[in-house]
Amino acid sequence: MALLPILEYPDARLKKVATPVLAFDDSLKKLVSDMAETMYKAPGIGLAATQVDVHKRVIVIDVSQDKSDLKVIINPQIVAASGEAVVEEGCLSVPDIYDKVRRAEKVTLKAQDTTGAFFTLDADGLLAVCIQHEMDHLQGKVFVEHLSSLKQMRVKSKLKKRARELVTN
Ligand code: GNR
Ligand code: NI
Repeated sequence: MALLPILEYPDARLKKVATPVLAFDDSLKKLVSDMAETMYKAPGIGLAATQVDVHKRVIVIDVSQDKSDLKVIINPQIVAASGEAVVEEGCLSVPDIYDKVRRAEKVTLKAQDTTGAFFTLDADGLLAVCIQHEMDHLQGKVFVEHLSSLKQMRVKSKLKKRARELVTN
């Protein structure tokens, strides 16, 4: 078990596109276990491998209240999406920035588990939002890129200001 450092926007490595997992081996199981530990510690409800600088299609999610429902999602494919939901999102890679993003309300996912077995997952509510947020990370996209360019400029200047204050203080 190990905590992994989380990349912060606008780090260029967050823009990398993840590649499919081909080997369902012990190193994959270790990555998943370290990602889950890192997500719970943060704390967050989801984490994509991209955020820990591993550019493979691996996601962990737990939207339960008591951290009792870890979902491990490898090589996800959305096979159906419907409806619209606007939910306020945050991201461990964009600390303390929250804004509303429009997503599909429901998604059906085909994915693999750590053994390589395929499963289908029907999601709505926060789980559906989180799945779409994490799948964006795997494509090199952070939620702020869904916002207007004015809002993106504000986010960047806010993060720069904070970085300056960290140096000064
Ligand atoms: O912890 C997280 N909370 C969250 C809230 C609303 C929509 C998406 C998320 S995901 C985020 C963790 C994270 O950054 N995952 O990539
Ligand atoms: Ni995120």
